[in-house]
Amino acid sequence: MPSFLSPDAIRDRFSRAMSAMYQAEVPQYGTLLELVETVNREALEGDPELAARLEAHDDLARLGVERHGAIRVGTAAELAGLRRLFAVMGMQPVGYYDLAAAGVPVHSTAFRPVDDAALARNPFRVFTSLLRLELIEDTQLRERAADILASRQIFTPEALALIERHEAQGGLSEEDAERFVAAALETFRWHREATVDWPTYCALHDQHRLIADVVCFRGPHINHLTPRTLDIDAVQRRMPQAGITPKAVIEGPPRRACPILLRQTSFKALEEEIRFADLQQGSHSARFGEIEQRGMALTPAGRERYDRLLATARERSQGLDNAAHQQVLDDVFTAFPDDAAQLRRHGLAYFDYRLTPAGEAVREATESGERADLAVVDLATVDLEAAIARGWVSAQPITYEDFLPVSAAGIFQSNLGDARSDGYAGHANRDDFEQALGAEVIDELALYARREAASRQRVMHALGLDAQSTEGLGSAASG
Ligand code: OOG
Ligand code: NI
Repeated sequence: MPSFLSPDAIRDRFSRAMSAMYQAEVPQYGTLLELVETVNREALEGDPELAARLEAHDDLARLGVERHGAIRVGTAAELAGLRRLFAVMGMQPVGYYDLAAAGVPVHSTAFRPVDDAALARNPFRVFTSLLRLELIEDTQLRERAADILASRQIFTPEALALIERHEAQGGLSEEDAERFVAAALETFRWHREATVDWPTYCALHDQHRLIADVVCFRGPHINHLTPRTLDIDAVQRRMPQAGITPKAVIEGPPRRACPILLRQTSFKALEEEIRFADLQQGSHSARFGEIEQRGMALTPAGRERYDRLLATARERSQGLDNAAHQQVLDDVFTAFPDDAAQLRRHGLAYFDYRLTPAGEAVREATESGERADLAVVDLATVDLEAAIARGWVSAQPITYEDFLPVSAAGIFQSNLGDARSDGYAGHANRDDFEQALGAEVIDELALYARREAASRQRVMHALGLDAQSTEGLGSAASG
């Protein structure tokens, strides 16, 4: 039995290699990382409780590790190839995002680790978009784009061979994993030379800047990486002082006592020198830097309310600067409870339930049959809320690990200049996307729901409060 390096370890190495490559290629991204580090340090110094909480969750050491990156591909074969490549690193396609409605001709998923241990080790994920060529109206141009894409191979022979080896053996040795990381990285590298001539680039660019970005290069260059910040408002405010131009507004919900979902902002993509196939010199802008701050995952009911309030706020904040935009969000989101217990009782967010030390004592008493000290409590009538009220169970919000289509569209759009922002007629087509991917995407909400349900079942069982054990109690009492 050969010994394999774990997919989590491979992902960790890959994300670090990607970060090193991106910092070397995009110096301004290094500046953003320094700013984020400074702001995070100040946030920790100013809030020792936060520091202690992060330390307790082993989060301090990983604070500087990037949380996500993004790429865009042009064909079904490329998307399916990426699914196989990311599988080597324990990353599965989670979620379906339709961006056409917001005027961006792509649909997307996020390749990410799924289970808690893997997320804790390194949560690195890649937001991956597939260009929807069918949305190009000009038939001739559409066919030309498809031809160009059909003739490129975005994976190196070595990467392909190692993906196959991983699939055949069920893993990669340390040495193969090392080679895999280096080979896989090649797919995401920037190319200063376009594969097409200047007139072709211009024709595609005129259709949509994004189409030119996907079609005219050898592969899907990583277009941004995203570290985690502890204070996104401070980073947004301080970017200009560091010589970085931020996008106009922070995407997502407002700042809150109980942070929800995901807040993001980025700096504007840089203009970079490109040499075209006809030796014409020109420029192209694609690469930027982003930051994120994550909060709790919302249930379908919570998400529905978020989407509704966000739509209202966006209507009112057209054209406003970030400070004013945040003020509108604050006002509108007063309608969304900002208290953990309320969020839980109203079923708006997902929670992870654990036994407290007091709960552990009850569990031990239950197991050893010494429930005398609990005689005053009719356990059969104690439900989860009562167990929380008695201090036996703690409820910890589950962190949102996914993306938000409206925010993603905002990030795209901030880098697309004045490209069209009215929606495309073609509506969301998840089936087409999954067909191209060669697999179904995992439903992100089901992941959170399952985790919450499992944790609830665990504590209720430990306390002898689930259906099975109450039945046992009942018969023991009557016997
Ligand atoms: C992806 C933009 C979306 C996010 O974090 O929502 C995104 C792209 O520009 O390719 O990265
Ligand atoms: Ni992003």
